[in-house]
Amino acid sequence: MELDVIKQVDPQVAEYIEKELKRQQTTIELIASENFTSKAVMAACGSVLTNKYAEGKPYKRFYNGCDNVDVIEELAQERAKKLFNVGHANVQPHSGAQANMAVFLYALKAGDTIMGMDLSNGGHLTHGSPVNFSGMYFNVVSYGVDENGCINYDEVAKLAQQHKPKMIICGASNYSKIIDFKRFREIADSIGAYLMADIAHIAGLVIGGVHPSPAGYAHFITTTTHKSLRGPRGGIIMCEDEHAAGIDKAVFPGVQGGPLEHIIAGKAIALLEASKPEFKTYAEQIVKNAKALATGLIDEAMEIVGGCTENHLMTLDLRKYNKTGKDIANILEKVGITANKNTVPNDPQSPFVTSGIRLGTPAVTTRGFKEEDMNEVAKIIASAVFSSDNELGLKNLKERSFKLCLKYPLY
Ligand code: DSN
Repeated sequence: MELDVIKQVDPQVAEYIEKELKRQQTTIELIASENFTSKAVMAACGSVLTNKYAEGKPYKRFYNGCDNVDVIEELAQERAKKLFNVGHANVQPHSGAQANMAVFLYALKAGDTIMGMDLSNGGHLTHGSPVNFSGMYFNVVSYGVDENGCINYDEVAKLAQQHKPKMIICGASNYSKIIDFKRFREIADSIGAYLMADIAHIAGLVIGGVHPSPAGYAHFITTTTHKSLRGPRGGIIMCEDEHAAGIDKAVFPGVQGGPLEHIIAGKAIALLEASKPEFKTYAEQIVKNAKALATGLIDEAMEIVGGCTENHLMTLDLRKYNKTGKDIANILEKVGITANKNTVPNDPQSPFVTSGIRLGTPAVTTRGFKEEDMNEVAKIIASAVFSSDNELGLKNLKERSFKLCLKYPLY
């Protein structure tokens, strides 16, 4: 229906939206940060709310005509507060990066020391990478993972004592183990630092009760809404009441202008969906599927960073086979599997090449994949890695991927 409307105005854009729909329907999505949001969320994001300017907060706006968006934004805030058990939620950040930027603006001054996980060990750009604002305006101390792919909390505590950061950041983009928020808070308290938990990847797992919550431990919690939470693309910041006014000011007018009320409506709907019992089952299945995929890959003689997963993702370590992440990501695309190249700890390759492939299960779990399907996916991946120069073999693997997609229709 919407596509017909677009077709009449702009057939070129319509053609590629249609092709993208087909791509999503016919390939196995293993990018750990992607998901398939509901039609209701997408409808809200494509609604008349896109027409409205609403700078400010609900009921305290700089523009008139905000009665309806006030209620919608308040609904999103209240749902986020209840689901994550926090005192305050700002649902306006356009992305996770902007959520993090706003927390930095509120809690830090340029030149302050921050401590976060190193990007090549699984951290995020905004946790202190030198090519990001966080690495340009702050003095960065990074922690990594040990040979088992785990955070060494004693090492983090030692670094904290040594460098006395003003803020410690926990949370990651590529970490397959449970994060000990309590321990992080103890470390932060030992030096009087703020603790920021960036739960962009695991927000859905936290809501579903399959990962501990940072609530009560972190001074600031940031998240995206489109990963395991399965909402529209966007961000949220949560904190206790004492920081609420400062955080709100840091978002607007600090780092953003007008909020995207159509996206905020999508966030409200996604948060309502996440409050249902089915979402808990979904979160549990994400983890079961990830464990099944890891086991399946290990059974096929593949190596996983840290040897197992405790959440929704894992990284294939390709060093043993003399393959690069870049090559294997392209091979996987040929067989109908989408994943991204990723560095492994102490990667000898550059971030553009890498020795790893990150694999995640939130999106396929939304489609309905179960453990036995993940086992088949593991076999397809292993065969693709080991027979990457056999065109006929790759064609057969693509057919097997397609069969799985047909078993679980999307949209
Ligand atoms: N780009 C996201 C991811 O893939 O994890 C992080 O922002």
